[in-house]
Formats: sequence, structure tokens, C-alpha cells
Amino acid sequence: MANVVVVGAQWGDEGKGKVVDIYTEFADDVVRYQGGNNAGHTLVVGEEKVVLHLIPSGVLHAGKRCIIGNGVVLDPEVFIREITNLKAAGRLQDDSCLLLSESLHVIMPYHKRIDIAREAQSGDKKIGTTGRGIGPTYEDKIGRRGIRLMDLINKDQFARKLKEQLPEKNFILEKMLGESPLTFEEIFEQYNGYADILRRYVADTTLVLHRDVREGKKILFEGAQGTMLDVDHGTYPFVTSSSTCAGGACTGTGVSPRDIHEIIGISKAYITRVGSGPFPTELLDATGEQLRATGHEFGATTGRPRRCGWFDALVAKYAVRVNGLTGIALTKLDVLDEFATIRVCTAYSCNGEILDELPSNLDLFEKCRPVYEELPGWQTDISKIRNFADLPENARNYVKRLEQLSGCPIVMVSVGPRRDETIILH
Ligand code: 2SA
Ligand code: GDP
Ligand code: MG
Repeated sequence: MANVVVVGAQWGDEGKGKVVDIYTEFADDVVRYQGGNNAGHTLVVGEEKVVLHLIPSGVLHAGKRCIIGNGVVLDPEVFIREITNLKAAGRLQDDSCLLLSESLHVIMPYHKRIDIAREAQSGDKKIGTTGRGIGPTYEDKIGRRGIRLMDLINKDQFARKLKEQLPEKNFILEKMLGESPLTFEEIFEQYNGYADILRRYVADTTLVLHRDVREGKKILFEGAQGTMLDVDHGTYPFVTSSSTCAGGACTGTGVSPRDIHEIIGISKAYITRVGSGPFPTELLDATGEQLRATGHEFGATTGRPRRCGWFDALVAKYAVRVNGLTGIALTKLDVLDEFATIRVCTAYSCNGEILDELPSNLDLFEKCRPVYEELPGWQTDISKIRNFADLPENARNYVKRLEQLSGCPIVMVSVGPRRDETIILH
């Protein structure tokens, strides 16, 4: 296997954690390149369920190097909690297997407070963020005001940067959001404590990756959220604040596009979204409830109910285009086991026109109504099936139809949350 990027091909929660865990067997390094602890990646091995927010999903395989790249924003408190829990469970026994980019940006207490307060005051303009301070941290990064990990672990530099930042942040908190201000001493003491723990993991991860690429090691890039939440290519402004698409794997790690060989998009056999924004195939009826209940569609970070709908082939085609997907892993096919008929959106009807590609304009996208094709269900439990040929004919036809509509080979079909509940096609 070559260097592979795994990206969400929808609005996130497609099952990236499970697929990354499977691909890790063939990789040397597993790298997160964007987002932060807004992500919730679930892995089920045997009877054990692990939800990871920051540490790459490769961590369940001993001896693999896990890297958190420069494109990630890191909440030190969450990171420390996550490594502590993993260590207590007998994982991550060798600290040299986990590296943090010295260039990544640190989520500060004011970022979280601003995120939550802004959302609370946004009324019907709410994005529906996870409240983890992701947006405000990326704002500071792009605004060249951010505090990087290399700043945090240098006490004097950290003090200087925090002193520069705090007046502006307290102005926003107090004067614009009506919140109480934060004190320098409080943050400085707390974050210095974190720095003492983080220091041992800090590295020039771009250099480490370049050396590994040169030595022919296999790199697996783990995307978070999904294509439709990309800050440039998603349903802006109802997006997250990072580059979730495959291109983000390069900017978020420093690895060249020339060194990426495969890009695998993860797609559910239906679709979900958490947070606000247009979602043409959303089902607000009993069918949507059935998908949510059967698929356990609740946020892995916030526990929020996920919005559910039918598979949208225009979203799939778009994800193939903007990521340059070389394959699709289709997950949660088993969730459709009980449906007598299954719908797939093949076009949109919008202002009297039929569209076969996603409109880039959000106002138009909000007006799009799905045009459906109906396929017969299989009404059989497929969770024990391990070969594509053994799937019921209607399930095979459904997968083949999605492949045809998205224009990209389906390389894996997932029929349950566990590692082994997987059918490999190519
Ligand atoms: P943010 O917090 O600034 O990134 O929120 C901006 C939008 O991005 C969406 N977003 C997500 N969507 C799906 N899954 C995510 N991770 C968690 C999970 C979500 C959860 O695995 O279930 O637990 O609620 C995720 N993270 C961010 C978010 O809903 C906003 O629409
Ligand atoms: P991620 O953010 O893309 O890693 O996905 P999440 O972990 O947020 O959500 C996916 C959920 O679906 C998790 O609870 C997984 O354990 C579960 N899951 C993954 N693949 C399958 C599958 O094929 N079938 C079923 N029933 N559940 C799955
Ligand atoms: Mg998730």
C-alpha cells in the first residue's frame, strides 16, 4: 500500500475512525492534519469501544507512529486526558510513538469561551459548533495572532504572547459578548502545567514525515469532519474552520502532493449531518428517526442527535471531484437492512430546473429539493457477511448503483462497527 489519505465524503461521522483503524495495519505513521477535538472517531475492537478526539486512530495498533500535524488545533487539557485514558487502558505505553507538531496552534480558554458565547447569541444564525473553540483558534492562526506549541513550551515566549493577546480577548468577552474576563495568572499557571507534560511529545513533525517518506515508510492521513464541512469547499458558512478535504493533508503536515498516492473517501450508505445548514435529503419523519435509532446517530463528541437522510449522489460526486478520490469505503450498509425500499438522490430540482451537480451558491443550495430513485431493500441481516458475492442481490445492486452514480470504485463495504465487520472489494 502507498501513502493514503482518508477523508470524510459527506458531512462527517462517516466511520473514518473504523476505516483508519483497518488501514493502520498497512501503515507506519498515522497522521491527523486538521481540526481538533471537535472530531469524534469511534473504533470498536472486539467488545471494546474507544472514541478518539485528537490522537490518531492508529493508536490501537502498538508500535505505529501517531502524529498530530501542524494543521491541527490542540486543546492541551483534552490531549492530556486522552493520553491518560489510553495509558490506563494499557495503550500508548511508548511515548516516542506519539509526536506533536511544534507548529500546531493551541486552543486557549478564551477561544472556547468566545465560541460558546457567540453561538449562544447567534439566534437562528447559529452554526451549531461543538463549542470546542475550533473557529476562534483558526481565526487567530490566520490572523497571525495564534499561540503555537513551540510558544507554549517556551515559558518567556508564552508569557509575552499571552500578555499581548489577553487585552483583545477580554475586550471581546466583556464588551462584545457580556462575559467575564480571564486573568493572565490563571491561564499562565494552568497552561505552564500542560506544557510540562506536552514537551516530551513535541517535534518537527514535517521533517520526521519527510524522512519517513524518503525511507519508503507508509503514511496514512486521517481526515476529520467531512468534505461538505470544508471551510473552502463546504456549505459555507455552515462549515468547520479547517481544510477537511484531501488537500488539507498536505498543508496540514508539510508532505508534498507528489507523495500522496491514494485518496479514500468514506461515505455512509445514507447521510447524516450535525449542526445547522442545508441538507437536501434530510428526513424529518419516522424514516429519519429509524435511521437515527438503528445507526445510533448521536454526536461522538457532544452527544447531539444527528440529522439523517437518504444517500445523496450529488454530494458523492462532488466529494470524488474535490478530493480526487481513488476509492470509496461505503459504511453502515447494515443500517439499511430493514428497509423495504431505499431512496437515492440522483438530482436536485431548483427554481424549476434540474441540477446534476451541487450549486456552489448557498442560497441556491438551500432551495434544492431531491429527485429520488427508489431501489428495493434486502430485508436481511448482512452483518455476518464477509464476501461481496454473499450479499443479497438487492444489497449488491444498491452498492453497484452508488458506485455508478458517484463515478468512483467502492473498495470496501462496512456492515457493522467492529473491525472484522468489513467486506474488502479491491
Ligand atoms: P466546529 O465546532 O467549529 O468545528 O463546528 C462547525 C461545524 O462543523 C460540524 N462538526 C462536526 N460534524 C460532524 N461530526 C463532528 N464531530 C462530532 C462527532 C460531532 C458531535 O463525531 O459526532 O459530537 O457533535 C463535527 N465536528 C464539527 C459542527 O456540527 C458544525 O456544523
Ligand atoms: P467518524 O467521525 O467518521 O470516525 O465517525 P463516528 O465515529 O463519529 O461515527 C460513526 C459511527 O458509526 C461510530 O459509532 C462507529 O462505531 C459506527 N460504525 C462505523 N461503521 C459502521 C458500520 O458499518 N455499521 C454500523 N452499524 N456502525 C458503524
Ligand atoms: Mg465523528
